[in-house]
Amino acid sequence: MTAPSSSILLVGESGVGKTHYGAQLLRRLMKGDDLLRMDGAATNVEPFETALDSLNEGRAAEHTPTATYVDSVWPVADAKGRRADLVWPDYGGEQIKTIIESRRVPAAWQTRINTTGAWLLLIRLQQTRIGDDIFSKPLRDLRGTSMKNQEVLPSDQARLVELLQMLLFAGGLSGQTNRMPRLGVLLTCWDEAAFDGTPEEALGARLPLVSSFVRSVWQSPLIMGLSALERPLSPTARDMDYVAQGPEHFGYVIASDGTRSNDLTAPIFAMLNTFT
Ligand SMILES: Nc1nc2c(ncn2[C@@H]2O[C@H](COP(=O)(O)OP(=O)(O)OP(=O)(O)O)[C@@H](O)[C@H]2O)c(=O)[nH]1
Ligand SMILES: [Mg+2]
Repeated sequence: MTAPSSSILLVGESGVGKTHYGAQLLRRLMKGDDLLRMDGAATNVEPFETALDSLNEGRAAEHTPTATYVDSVWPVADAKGRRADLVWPDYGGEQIKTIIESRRVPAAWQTRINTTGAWLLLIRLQQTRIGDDIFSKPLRDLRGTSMKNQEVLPSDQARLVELLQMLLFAGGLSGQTNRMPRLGVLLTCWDEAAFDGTPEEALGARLPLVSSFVRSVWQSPLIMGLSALERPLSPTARDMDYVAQGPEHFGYVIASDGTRSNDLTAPIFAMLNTFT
């Protein structure tokens, strides 16, 4: 019997940490100590292998070229022997930016939206700009200032909500509460955030609009924190401590209830239908 294919629509703009998470996840799956382990031969692992080589040298990997889109297929199994083929992509995050800015969903992305039962949105909180509003910039401060020639950009919160709405619309899911894909929000680079509360609280505090939207559309979205690397790495200078201990000893996940674990496969385990 062949394993069911479990494709996850991984959605993340450039620089959120898709490639580093993919590489660390692949390593953990191969090591086999976590909730999920590799159970067969993985295909198309080249983009992650390059990143793994950099991490082995204690360096951060390169940005993924914009046009790249590679689906890597990883046969995974859990402790009870349940199996699934996890389709894990790596791509240049500008593709997401282009979708938002052009308000067009390319055909390849349309197919991905239609064929995935779980969406995992990666957000790096430190990378999001918080726009001024009436509280941070009261109207009286605007008196006398000229608004001419000022470029008006939508806030990052509005862009993320727009993106989710576009995905829902493209999938014919707007208002279809019974056919909703599972939604996971992974707050990446958690080590940078220095936030004590739960990931849900962090999302609510930093991106309240996104948090409200997600909770109003999905009944039980999974909101977790992730630090794939556990500390910042430079693409040039080597972190010799990283090399000595080995990258597999770094990285952690913050579960929805705020507890920390070293199991980087936990968010995927929770997202895959097959295992729940
Ligand atoms: N501090 C910290 N930095 C991280 C972590 N994960 C990734 N980074 C850094 O974040 C940057 C972006 O990570 P990538 O994995 O390349 O991001 P990406 O989403 O693949 O970006 P594109 O390839 O441009 O789409 C890199 O400089 C990494 O070193 C983490 O867990 N903690
Ligand atoms: Mg990348």
